[in-house]
This record gives sequence, C-alpha cells and structure tokens, in this order.
Amino acid sequence: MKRDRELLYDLLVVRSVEQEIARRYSEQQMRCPTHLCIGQEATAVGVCAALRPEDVVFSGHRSHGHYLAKGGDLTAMLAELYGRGSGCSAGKGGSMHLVDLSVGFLGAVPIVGSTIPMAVGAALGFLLQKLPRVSVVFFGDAAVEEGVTWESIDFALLERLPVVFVCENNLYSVQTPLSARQPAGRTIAQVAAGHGVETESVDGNDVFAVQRAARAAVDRARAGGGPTFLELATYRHLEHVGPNEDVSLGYRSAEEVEAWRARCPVEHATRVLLERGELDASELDELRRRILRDVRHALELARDAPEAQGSLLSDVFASTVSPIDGDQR
Ligand SMILES: Cc1ncc(C[n+]2csc(CCOP(=O)(O)OP(=O)(O)O)c2C)c(N)n1
Ligand SMILES: [Mg+2]
Repeated sequence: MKRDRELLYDLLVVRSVEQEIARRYSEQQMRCPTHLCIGQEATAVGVCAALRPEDVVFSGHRSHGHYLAKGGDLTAMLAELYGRGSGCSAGKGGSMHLVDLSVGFLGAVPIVGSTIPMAVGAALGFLLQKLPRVSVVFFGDAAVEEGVTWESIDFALLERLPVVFVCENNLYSVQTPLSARQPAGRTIAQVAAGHGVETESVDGNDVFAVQRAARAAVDRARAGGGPTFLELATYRHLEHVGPNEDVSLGYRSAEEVEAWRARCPVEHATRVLLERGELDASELDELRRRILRDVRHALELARDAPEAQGSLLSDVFASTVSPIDGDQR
C-alpha cells in the first residue's frame, strides 16, 4: 500500500509524462502510434500501489501508465517511442510493446484481449510453483467482447488462480460507445458477476478507492481465494490514438467530455490532499516543477540516444525463417 501523498506523486508523474509526449509528438520524431492515458491515470497508479515488486502486470495498447506505475524505467520507455536502441523493446516495438522484466511488467500487447490469457498463465505458474505472487492484467471495455476473456476467467475460477482482471471502462472502443456494442440494461460488472467471478465496480478516477479495492483483490488472490474482476469507471480526455482533442469528430459530446474532465483523477487527489492540509500550494508547485524537469531530462536522453540497429528478425521467435523463403524452418 502507498501513502496518499505517494499516490498523488505517481499520478503527477504519469500525467506529466503523457503531457510531454503529447507536446513533442508533432515533432514527428516519435514515429509509432501512441495511445495516451490522460484522464485514466488513477487506475494504473491505484492498482499498482497495491502490488509487491514480485507481482506481475500485463497490459494492452494504452499502457504507459501501467508500465510507469509498476516501476518501469521512464527513459527506456521514451527511447522506445523514439525508436532508439536503448528502448525497452530495443526500439522495435514502439509505444504498444512496452516491457520491463526487472520490475515485473511482463508486457503490453496491442491485440485486444491477448494479454488476458497470458496473465492467467503467469498465475498458473505461480500456483504450480507455490509462489505467493499475484498476476494482474489491465484491459479496456472492448476486451470484454472477446471470447478469450471469458475463457480465461473461467479457467482462473476453476483453478482458483491468483489473478486480478482490471477492466478500465472508459465507455468507448475507438469511437464506438458501449451503448452501440452491448445490450441495454446490462453492465460489464453484471456480466462478470454472472460468470461467478468476485466482482467490484469502483470509481476509477478516485485513486484512493482504486487502491483499496485492488488491495482487497490482491490479498484474496495471494491467500488462495482466487480471481477478482474489477470494473473501474474512467474516461480518456484525448483522441483514441494521438495527442489531440477530438470533440470535433462528433462521436462524443463536448458536454460529456467536460463532465468527465471535471472529474479528473489528478485534480481529485490533489484537492483531497490540499483540503486535508497534507500538502500546500507551494509544495505542490515545487513537486510539479521537479517532476517536469526530470521528465524533460529523460525525454532528452531518450531522443538523443542512437537509433535502433540490427536486424528486424533478431529477438523474435521466428528468427530462423528467411525473409525470402518463408517456408524454411
Ligand atoms: C483483436 C483486436 N481487434 C481490434 C483491434 C483494433 N483496436 C485497437 S484499440 C481498439 C479499441 C480498444 O478499446 P478498449 O479495449 O475499450 O480500450 P481503450 O482504447 O478504450 O483504452 C481496437 C478495436 C485490435 N487491436 N485487436
Ligand atoms: Mg475503452
């Protein structure tokens, strides 16, 4: 568990990193599609705060917050976005293929739903090896429309695996709202509970509530109580992919975006700590300045690092396949 001040610090870091990426993106030096998590930071920070270093985390296409909250190396992440050899995937994966094995961030994969069975596999490994470790997977509301999600949950239930399924429900899959994808009058949490998995719905923009719910789920998993499904209600402020606002596209209203911006997770945590007198305005300014300086320093290191070298076929399982004769194995 982290103290409330530490949670705020982590939120400020993730927000600052995302804002700086957004600011630099138009320079055209980061050449990978980039899904920012501005507006959703509390899910990553709250859940990861409930974990031990030896626990593991999986994620999908919108993974910066998850990677950073688990302790992933910032410069290596930014170098990955810049396609540098020092990137966490050697500059060949980009924003959607983050990994930092040293802190248990076992990986992000952009195929929707694909890391859910991987997280279940890691949890099975922990059970078989009798290791008191927990596996967590973050996914969006679109992943509950993939069959593999429910197959994975069924198996996790059957084997009472130490895994926590974290659904970040931001109401949209790209530009399609849940209401156009799911039958009316049924929530994701109800579908999960219908499968028999312990389920909790939480305000995903309240980092304190997220940490509490995650802690209960993680403790249960570690104690042999099996999996939990957390549905965290949240909202992305910017476009699905890229650094821009997108109200002009017309798939969501300005009023809706405004209403969720008013529930910003970073502002919420800031307000709570200021009101409690655990932080004052000048400390906050100083904290923000220090974080921004460190983030900009990391960005410069990443940007100025040498470009990725070597073959695209190195570091992949299929490295024995010739690019000319694909049948040769
Ligand atoms: C299996 C699969 N189908 C389609 C896509 C294309 N795609 C990329 S992101 C995305 C939407 C994902 O929405 P959600 O899971 O709710 O996450 P969010 O982007 O809202 O964070 C889709 C359909 C994909 N990557 N993988
Ligand atoms: Mg979504």
